[in-house]
Amino acid sequence: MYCIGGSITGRDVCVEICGDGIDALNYECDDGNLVNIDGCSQACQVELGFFCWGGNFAINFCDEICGDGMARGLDDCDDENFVDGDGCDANCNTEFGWICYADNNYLSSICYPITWPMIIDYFVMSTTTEYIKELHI
Ligand SMILES: [Ca+2]
Ligand SMILES: [Ca+2]
Ligand SMILES: [Ca+2]
Repeated sequence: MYCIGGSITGRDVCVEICGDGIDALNYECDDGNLVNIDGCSQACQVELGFFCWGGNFAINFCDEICGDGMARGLDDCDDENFVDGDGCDANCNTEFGWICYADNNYLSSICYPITWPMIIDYFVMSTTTEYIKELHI
């Protein structure tokens, strides 16, 4: 935001700048950058699937809405529920042993359990024994 003019009798005229990190309430948000898909767009509008707080002549902070079924990219995943144990936990983090993806960032995540690769630990062969010991990581 910058202000010009002004005198003893007249007020300054102030202009809000989008992207300077000062939300002077003319825009929906100002997160201090002109980057999209981080919650506050380059046009200083709150993006779909995000929420922002702060502002009021200070910077806005934005985060992705977890559980809305849109995997917008800030959270690991979003499978449109708050259920643990299905690959994407209640806080939209990918659970251990799962992989989640979405076809695009307006859709919900689809999660699959990872099939661990089999690593051969050692191979034993003798006249009486023959087996492979598997090591799972
Ligand atoms: Ca931004
Ligand atoms: Ca989301
Ligand atoms: Ca879930």
